Amino acid sequence: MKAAAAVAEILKREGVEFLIGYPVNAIIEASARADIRTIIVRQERTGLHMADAVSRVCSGQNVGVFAMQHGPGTENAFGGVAQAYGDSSPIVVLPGGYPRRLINVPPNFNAFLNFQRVTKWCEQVTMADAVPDAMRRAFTQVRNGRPRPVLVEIPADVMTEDVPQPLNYTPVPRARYAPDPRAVPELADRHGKAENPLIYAGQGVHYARAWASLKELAELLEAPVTSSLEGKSAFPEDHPLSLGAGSRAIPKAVRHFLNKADVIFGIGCSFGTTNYGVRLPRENVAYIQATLDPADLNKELPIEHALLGDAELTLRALIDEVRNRLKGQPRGRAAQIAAEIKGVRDEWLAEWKPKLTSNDTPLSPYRVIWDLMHTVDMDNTIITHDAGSPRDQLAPFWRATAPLSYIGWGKTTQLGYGLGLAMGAKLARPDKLCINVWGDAAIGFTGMDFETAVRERLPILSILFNNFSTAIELKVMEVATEKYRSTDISGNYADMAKAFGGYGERSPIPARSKPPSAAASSRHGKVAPPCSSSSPRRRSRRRTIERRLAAPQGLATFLGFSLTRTGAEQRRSARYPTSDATPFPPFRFAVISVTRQGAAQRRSAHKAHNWHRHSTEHHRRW
Ligand SMILES: Cc1ncc(C[n+]2csc(CCOP(=O)(O)OP(=O)(O)O)c2C)c(N)n1
Ligand SMILES: [Mg+2]
Repeated sequence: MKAAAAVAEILKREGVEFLIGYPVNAIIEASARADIRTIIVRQERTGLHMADAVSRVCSGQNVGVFAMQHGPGTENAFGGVAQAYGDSSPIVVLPGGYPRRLINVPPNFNAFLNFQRVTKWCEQVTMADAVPDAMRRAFTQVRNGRPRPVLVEIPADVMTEDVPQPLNYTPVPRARYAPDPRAVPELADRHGKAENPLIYAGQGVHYARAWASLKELAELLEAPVTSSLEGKSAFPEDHPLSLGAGSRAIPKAVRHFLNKADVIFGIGCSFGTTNYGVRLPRENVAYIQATLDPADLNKELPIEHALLGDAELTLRALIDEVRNRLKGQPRGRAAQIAAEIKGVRDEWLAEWKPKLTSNDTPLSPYRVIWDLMHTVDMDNTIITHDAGSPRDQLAPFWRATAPLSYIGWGKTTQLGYGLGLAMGAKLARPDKLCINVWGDAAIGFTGMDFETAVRERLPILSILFNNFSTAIELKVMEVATEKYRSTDISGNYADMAKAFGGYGERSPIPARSKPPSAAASSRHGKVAPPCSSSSPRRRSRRRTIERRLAAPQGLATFLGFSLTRTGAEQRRSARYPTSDATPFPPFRFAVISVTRQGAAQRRSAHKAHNWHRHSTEHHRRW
C-alpha cells in the first residue's frame, strides 16, 4: 500500500467522511478510491474554512480534513490555517511537500517550518513507514486538549513509497480531564457568597457539548448568562436569564449586568482581549476562569480562581457542590433578575425598533436581519456573520436558540471566512439551513467559491449587504475616500451567483410591510426570503427559493441587498458604477468555451514541448 493510500485508509478508520482539498495531492485520489467524498474548492482558504466548520458544528467529534499541494497550495493555505488557529478550531491539514532532496532547499516553501506558529502539532514525514505513527500523533492531538489545527506534511516522493502491511492503525482515544476536586467546593462557596454572579460562556461549552449542564448551573445559581462571540448559542438566548452575546456591538443587557457583577465565572473561555469581544470590567469584580488550556489562564484579566478541565466535567462537579449547599432551597432571585433583563432588553429593542423595522430605501441592514430572524426556523438554522459591519449588525440581534446554531468568530477576522463556514456547516449538517451574512468587501476574497457550493450541491443561503464600499473603514479613511474614493467597491453579486449556476436575487427595496407571524416561520430548515406577500410575482419568487432550498439536491441561493451608506460618501459612490465622470475605461470580459483536454491533446502538447526543447538544445549546440 502506497503512503497516500495508507493516509486515506487511516482517515476512513478515523471516521472522516469528506476530504476537502485542492490538487495536486495524491491523498485526494487515494481518498476517492477509499470512498471518502472528495470536495474540490476554488482556493485553499475556503476549503480550510469548510473543514473548520465541519469540526465546529460537530464539536470536534468529527474533524474537518484538508489536503493541498506543496509550494503554492501550501503557501496559499496559510490564511485558512491561521484563522482556525486564532479561533481554536481543530482541523487536520495534510499538505504535500517538495520531494525530500529539495524540501529544505530555499526558496521551496516548507510547511513544517512555516506552519509551526499556527498549529498545535506540526510534522514532516520523511519515510513512508512513519506515516501511521505521524497520523496517530496528529489525530491524538486534534481530538484531545485544546482544539487547534494539526498538520502532517508528506513529501511528494514519500506519497508513492510503500507502507508496510498490514496497516497498523486503530482510531485514537478521546480523553477528558476534570478540575482539581479540592478546588471545586471552595468555588461553589465563592459563587454562593456572590451578590451578583454572572456566567460568561466560551466555546469550550460547545466542544464539551455542555449546553444542558450550563443551563442547569445558571438556573441553580439564578445567574444571568452572557457568552463570547465564539460561545454564542451555548446558552439559549430566549431563556429568561440570557443577556445575549458579546462582540464589538453588544446587547445593552450585557453591559448592564457586566457592570454590576461582583463575581464573573468564565466557563470554557480564554477571556482573551480582542477587538471583537465585549470589554470585561476590571474594577470591583472577581474572576473565576474554567478552561482547558493553562496557557489561557491569567492572560489579560487577573484571575482569582482557576479550574482546569473539560467544560462538561467542570460544570457537573460544580453543580453537585452548589446543589448540596442549596439543599433544595434556591435563593429566589431568578424572577427579579429575569424581570430586570427583560426591562433592559425591551428598552434597548425599543431604541432599535425603528431601524429593525425600517421601510427606508435603500434598505437598512437591520431590517433584513429582523425579517430573516422572523422568517427562518431558528432552531434548524446555522448562521454566521463575516468581518466588517455585518458582524456588528447581526451578532447583537440574532437570538440563537439552539446549540451551535450560530458560528461566531473573531480572535482573528479574515474577510470572506463566512462563506466557507456556511458551506462546511451544510456539508456536516445537511438537515440545517446554513446562512452566511457578509458585505461586498468580504465577497471579494472568497466569492468564487459560491461556484463550489453550487457544484457540490450545498444549498446554502448567502446574504450580502451591498453598500458599494468598505463602509466600516469610512471613518478611518476619510482623506483617501475624499481624494481617491479608496473605500469604494462595486459589483452585482446576484448576477455573479446566477452566472455560477446558483439562484441569485438582488433586492433593492423592502417588500414586507410587517414581519411574518411566528407560525409562518416554523417550517423545518426552510427560509422564506424577506421579500414576500404583496405581489404575485414576489410570492412566486419566494416559493421558488423555498423549493430550491428544500430540495435534497438544492441550489445554493444568494440574496443581495443594496444598502445605504452614510452621508456624502453615499452620494458620491452611488455615482461610481454608472457615472460618466468615472476615470476608469469601460471593462470588457470575454469568455471563450474550450474543450477539455483529452489524453491525445495532452500527448501532443508534450510532443510540442519536447520538440521545442530538442530544437533549443539543437540550436544551442550550433
Ligand atoms: C483579510 C482581511 N483584510 C482586511 C480586513 C480589515 N477589514 C475589516 S472589515 C473591512 C471592510 C468590510 O467591508 P464590507 O465587507 O463591505 O462590510 P461593510 O462594513 O461595508 O458593511 C476591512 C477592510 C479584514 N478583516 N480581513
Ligand atoms: Mg460594504
